[in-house]
Amino acid sequence: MFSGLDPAMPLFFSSNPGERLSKDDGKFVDVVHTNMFMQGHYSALGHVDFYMNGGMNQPGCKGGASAILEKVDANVIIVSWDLQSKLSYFAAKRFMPTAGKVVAFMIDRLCQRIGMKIKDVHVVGHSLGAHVAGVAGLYTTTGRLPRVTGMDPAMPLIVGDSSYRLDSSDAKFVDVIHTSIYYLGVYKPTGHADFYPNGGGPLQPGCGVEIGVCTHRRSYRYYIESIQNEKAFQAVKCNSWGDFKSNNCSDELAYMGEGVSHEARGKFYLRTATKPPYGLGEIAQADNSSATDAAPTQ
Ligand SMILES: [Ca+2]
Repeated sequence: MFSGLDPAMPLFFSSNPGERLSKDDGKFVDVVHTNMFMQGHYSALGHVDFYMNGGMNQPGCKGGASAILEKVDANVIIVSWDLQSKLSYFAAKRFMPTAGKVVAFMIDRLCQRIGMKIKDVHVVGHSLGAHVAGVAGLYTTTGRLPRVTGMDPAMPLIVGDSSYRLDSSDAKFVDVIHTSIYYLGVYKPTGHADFYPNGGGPLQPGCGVEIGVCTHRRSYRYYIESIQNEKAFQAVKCNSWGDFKSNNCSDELAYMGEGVSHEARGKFYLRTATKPPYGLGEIAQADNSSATDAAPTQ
């Protein structure tokens, strides 16, 4: 076994294995990158999830990774860009495309060097990290990513060119969870399937009076719970939150989060509880739940 801690970038990216740490240097080589890119290990790749933080060091990365690993035999790679993202939101936004391209580069490298299959890759990101995930999908050259998930993609300053914001062109299937559409998150549908728990905002139930941070972070809390219980968040396809509240929706259902059908298309609405477990299960039961009273009105 040989471990490398935070290898220097110029050597790490050398194409010559003799000039940098590589898997040829030991029977098992694991590498921990703390200042730029990834924590993870090179072995038995089968199913890979990348977790991006959204400009801050967030517990959602660790929680999501733990939830995945408790359930499946997977490799979870947490992408950290703390050096850049901790400076400011503006600095993080400027660096965001680069972070996405580095993730794409890494995905291609893992596929080419150690046989990772592109069909097994799922890239997940929160806030600005959702756009990093989108850029990663767009710039991966080995093949099209099967799935990218955006958890409350950041809205501020994210406009214009779709190359640098999450949209449905970034993977075969893009699902998005919107939780703070009037604060930090994007309101418009941005994926193939867009989920608006409790209407997507203004505040998620149980968050109280705040400026949107709790509400913004609910997106990954819901997602983590969906890993533990894929049927926790059943949603119904609907044109608007108003139509949902009036029971004026289609009869098309989909589960929000980990267990979503890749065939799901459109906008989906649901309610949640005010505290964990947030999922109300089947939509019919949710409509009869007392938790519905806690949902915000618009
Ligand atoms: Ca895009």
